[in-house]
Amino acid sequence: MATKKAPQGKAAASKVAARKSDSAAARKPGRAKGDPAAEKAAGTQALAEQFPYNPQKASQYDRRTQVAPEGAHASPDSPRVTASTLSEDHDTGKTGGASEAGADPTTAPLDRARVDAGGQRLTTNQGVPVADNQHSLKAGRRGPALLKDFILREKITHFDHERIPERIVHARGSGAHGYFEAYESLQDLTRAAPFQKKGLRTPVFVRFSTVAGERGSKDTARDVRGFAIKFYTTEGNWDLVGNNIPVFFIQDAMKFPDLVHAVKPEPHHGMPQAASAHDTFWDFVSLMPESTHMLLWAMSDRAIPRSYRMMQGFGVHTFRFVNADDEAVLVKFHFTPKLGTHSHVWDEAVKISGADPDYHRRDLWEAIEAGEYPEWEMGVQVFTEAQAEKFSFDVLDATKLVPEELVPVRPIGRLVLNRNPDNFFAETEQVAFCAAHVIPGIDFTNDPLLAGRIHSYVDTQISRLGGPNFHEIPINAPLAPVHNNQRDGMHRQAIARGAVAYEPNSLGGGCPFQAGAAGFHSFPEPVEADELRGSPEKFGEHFNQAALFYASQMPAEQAHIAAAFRFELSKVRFPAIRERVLSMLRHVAEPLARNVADGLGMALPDPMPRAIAKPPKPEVTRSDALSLMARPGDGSVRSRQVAILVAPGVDEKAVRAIQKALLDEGALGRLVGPRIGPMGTKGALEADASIENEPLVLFDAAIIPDGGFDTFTGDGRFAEHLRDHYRHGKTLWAIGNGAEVLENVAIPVGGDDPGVVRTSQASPAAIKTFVAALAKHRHPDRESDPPKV
Ligand code: HDE
Repeated sequence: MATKKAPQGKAAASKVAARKSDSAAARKPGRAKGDPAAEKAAGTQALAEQFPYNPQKASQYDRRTQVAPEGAHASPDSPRVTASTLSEDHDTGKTGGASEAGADPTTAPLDRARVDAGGQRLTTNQGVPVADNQHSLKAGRRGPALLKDFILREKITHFDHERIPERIVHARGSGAHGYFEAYESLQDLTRAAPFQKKGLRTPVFVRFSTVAGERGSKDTARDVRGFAIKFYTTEGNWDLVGNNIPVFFIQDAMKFPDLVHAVKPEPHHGMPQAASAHDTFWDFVSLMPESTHMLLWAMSDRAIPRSYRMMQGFGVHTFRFVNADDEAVLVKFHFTPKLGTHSHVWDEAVKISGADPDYHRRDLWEAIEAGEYPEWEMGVQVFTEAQAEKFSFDVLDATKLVPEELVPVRPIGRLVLNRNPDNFFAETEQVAFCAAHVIPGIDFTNDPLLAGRIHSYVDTQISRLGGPNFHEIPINAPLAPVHNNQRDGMHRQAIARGAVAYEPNSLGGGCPFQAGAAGFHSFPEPVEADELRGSPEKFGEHFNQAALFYASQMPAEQAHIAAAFRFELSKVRFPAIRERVLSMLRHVAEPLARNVADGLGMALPDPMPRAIAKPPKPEVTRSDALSLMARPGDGSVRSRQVAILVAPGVDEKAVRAIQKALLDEGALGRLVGPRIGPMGTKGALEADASIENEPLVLFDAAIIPDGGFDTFTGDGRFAEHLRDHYRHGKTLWAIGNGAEVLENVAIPVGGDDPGVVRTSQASPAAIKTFVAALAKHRHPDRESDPPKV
């Protein structure tokens, strides 16, 4: 019988040894030398022998155990011991060589997955070169297409499945790569990897988004903006999935589906897109008075940012920092843009959404391409449980912030975005943020909104990204190696070696072993309570911080808030809902409630009854930090876009000098004419944009040079756009007879408005005056309600 034949050579000996029980070789390790199977068996036995019993067990039942001990583990003598197969070192070109101990190439930098087709021939997905990418396979030139055309079928089938479900919320977004750099070590507060050393840089991917709109919706909708950061740390991925507003509408995850159903397009007719100005939203929130504070933020200019680069970011919930001695403090995360916080005005946001629905996406992309890297300072508010207990509000309530007067923000580092993604789908669309992704040194609190989020994010990716292995998609994979006993599932990338996929084990040397105190262990918050559904009493105070926010706004900001409520509520069809909102606003500020009521032609109703009879008194009633004006930025005009109007008769030399002076300041001067192309005057004055394809609303300022009077007054579009520019509070500079162009459309020139600059020529001093006015971003003092111009 074949089995009784003497084995031939090394390979045959291995086969026999592998087929037989491994025990003989394992028992006599000395005889294993040179025999791969025997070596593997002996090595495995040697590993297993190091685990005579499970040393974990005692500690698992010991009340004194606070953090699990590190798992018992031993390393194999050779990588072969934990391999799946003896043939591992046969290199076919596809397989590569034998694996290295502990290797995990699925977590290496993204260049392992980046593909470049430059100079390459076209292939199928199986790598087969394609001869003809123009025609289907047919029987004859005019004949029927053939079913065996696997090339056409592969191409069409793949195309059929190009779309994946969009995010339930935050569907519309834009992302970029960059890094976080620590200013100093925070070891005293946290063992979180990014904060361990001054100057340490941690790679990040950041995605900004709107919330309510669908994937193709406009960027400048009135909405909260998502500000989600994935830190690829040495201890795994930490996702800080925050917003540009520090509070939220609701206090408990149980209400999130209701909130989202209320704000999304109404289910019967699918309208309105990316807007909260409709019945169902206001019906819901006016029955949920805890949303009042957030509504004030959402109706403020915060919800119509000028740029992703010019808005703050917040972690919203109270988190915990935990240091290496397992001492914890409470923490709130802040991000402040270097360029300052700047916003649109509503009419401008509406017009931009038509002129360029990708306004924020383009702005982010172009700034990074131009080397104007967006930057934020990361800060933390750190406080103790004892401090928190004394606050008039509950720090577990996501509808409340911690005023900076109570706990100042401590700067801890900078977040810089310096690289655009290579591929929108592979990176920005497939990135999966998750509020549950924390690392050692960061922990949760019992905020009931956060608890729901800890569940939701992984769950949603399973259907959005098609299975449980979305963490292996290159943009989601951590840089820290991943080793565990999870296996299989849709689209598995990692090729796990060996027979061991369980723990405890001795056959794999106990590996991967639990990390014990070196690993993530939850802060041991004591809990002893009855199971119930309910909120703490402080959660029942709903208006103090809404009033604080409103009182802390500048007059122009207050006017914008009132106008936003008027606009939104005027879109609500049922007076009972409008009335309910007014009854909420009476708890915020009487002038606000009156302004909104007047704007709706309604009488003021009684204030809504409070949820708790004796609300706690707030510590502060004004906090300057809550105004957008509190953060003007670094005072530069970097990355601002200026329209220089051009037309026949405009002097090229003057225009070029302005353009150069602006560029020296980091601002971009674009030439906007009645049409694109040469202006037909002597010289090479050529418009790179037209009043039609890039209307002035897309620019931060406009310059009306001397010499174009006939065009600028004869073409009604210039009049309309200049008037808008003025109304939106933007800077205008009239040179020479440019002033008459403005006067022609009733824009006051020569008054005391620093945002309307008038000079006879474009001298260096004049340019300086203009740049100073532009650096103010906006000139709200000229605003009136309703606008005069
Ligand atoms: Fe989210 N949220 N959320 N959220 N959220 C999602 O996750 C959810 C909440 C935030 O750019 C979803 O991958 C629940 C607060 C951002 O990809 C989903 C609750 C804050 C993003 C989800 C909240 C956020 C999301 C949809 C209440 C600010 C976009 C797709 C308990 C602190 C991330 C996805 C990106 C996305 C659930 C409330 C921020 C469905 C259940 C509060 C920035 O999982």
